[in-house]
Amino acid sequence: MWSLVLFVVIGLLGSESLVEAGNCTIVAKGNLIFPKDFNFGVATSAYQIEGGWNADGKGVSIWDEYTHNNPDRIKDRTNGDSAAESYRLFDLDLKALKDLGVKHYRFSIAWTRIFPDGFVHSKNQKGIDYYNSVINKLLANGIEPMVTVYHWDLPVGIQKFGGFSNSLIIEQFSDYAEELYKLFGDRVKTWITFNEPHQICKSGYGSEKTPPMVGAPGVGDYICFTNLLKAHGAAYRLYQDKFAKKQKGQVGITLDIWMVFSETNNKTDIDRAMHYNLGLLAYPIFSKTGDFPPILLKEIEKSSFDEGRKRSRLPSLGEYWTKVIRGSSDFMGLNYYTSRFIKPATEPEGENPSTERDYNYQSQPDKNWPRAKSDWLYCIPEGLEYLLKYVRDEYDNVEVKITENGWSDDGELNDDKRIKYYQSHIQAVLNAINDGCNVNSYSAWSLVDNFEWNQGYTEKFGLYSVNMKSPKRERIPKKSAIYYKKLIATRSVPNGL
Ligand code: PNW
Repeated sequence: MWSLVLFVVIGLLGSESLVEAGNCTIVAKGNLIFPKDFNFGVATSAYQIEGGWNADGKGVSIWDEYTHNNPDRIKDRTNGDSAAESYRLFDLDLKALKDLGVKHYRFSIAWTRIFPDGFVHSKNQKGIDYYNSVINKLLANGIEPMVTVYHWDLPVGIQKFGGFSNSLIIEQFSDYAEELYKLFGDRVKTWITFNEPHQICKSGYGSEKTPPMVGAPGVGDYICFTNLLKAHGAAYRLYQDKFAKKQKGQVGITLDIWMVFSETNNKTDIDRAMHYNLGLLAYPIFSKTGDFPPILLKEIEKSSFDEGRKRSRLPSLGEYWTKVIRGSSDFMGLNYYTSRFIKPATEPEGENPSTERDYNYQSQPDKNWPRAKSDWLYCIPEGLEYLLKYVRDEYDNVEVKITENGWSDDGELNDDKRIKYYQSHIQAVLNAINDGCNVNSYSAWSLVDNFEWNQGYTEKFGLYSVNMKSPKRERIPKKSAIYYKKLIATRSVPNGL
């Protein structure tokens, strides 16, 4: 039923050729070859692949502490202590990157490897040497480094002061970012300040799902979002003031978003839902006026007063910060994995208060959408095309980079479902480009199987399998790696292998 609805919805939206909606396939529309300036790459993050959690003077991050203190919280009781051992064995990753023929590699820097307690006076030369070597080897092989400054592994030394609960994070983070620009900015030309604010703030502050397990729904999450946006804005301005002229790089942010479809194709619902999920972060940075979307400011203030509070749980950013944050990104990084149908909630959703209750939609997948190993991940490529068109129209066709997109399974080498996922999603990107969307980069998640946070090693996203039983951690290409290599070489979307 939902698939049929989706078909109708898409028809109404004017993308009449998306006829196989809901089946993890998508019809090619327009030019079949990617534009010359479009780049393909792959993505990883430090904690998920590096291992060497205490090697060579590295400090302790909140993920080190959390996995060590709470093994029960990780599905297979594992951690990232050794993971794919990329700290020791980066050359294996380099070989895989070369085999694939990627133009860029998106990876993150472990804050504690360079500044063990998080503050920039505590420099660790061995950590600096490691990232210098990674960057130099990439460049020597014609692969551009795309660096995420923060992918969730906050130093415990910073968490002590409250992490994203405390506005001190603004200077703590921007000091750290400034050091990275100084150390690596002569060679790194694409910076991503934060990966997935929703995951950082909702899981870590609005709930207790991930460290630092603050668990303050509807309050802690909004405080985190606000401080994170300010820290991002400050780090962007610093680059513009001190480095941009000489280093000529780009600084952006990566937002995570599930696209939404409305059962009744109610545009008001789609717009409202998009302001609540994407707009919460995108509107302050990319809209003409800045600050949080007016509808959020209004509705959340009203609920807050109704709850008897003295002030809103989501206050305006104020004149100064609105100005700092507006325009503070040279591109919008998007992690797209999946979509949901939404409809207005009949009963209040979630705890009181909570971001779910503020959002006030029921959200569910279509039962016919193919599901990955991860229980939240359904293959719905139409969502990506639709998202890119939404961003084109809502945010003045800002430059977009897809910084993650991928599929989880048990780790089989014959990973046909992953191939189907990549085929349909990369086609969705090409369709969007053919329809005037300003997207110029795609990073597949992920290069290698890695530590999938609370799911441990039970959900695998890699193009390469990693032999976890061997200290050599051999990388073995899956069928999808061969598919992606062919796609990159032909700059088109092959129909299978
Ligand atoms: C992203 N969800 O996380 C992260 O950037 C990666 O580190 C991670 O490995 C990858 O996607 C795959 O999960 C997410 O529940 C984690 O919706 C969870 C969700 C989305 C993204």
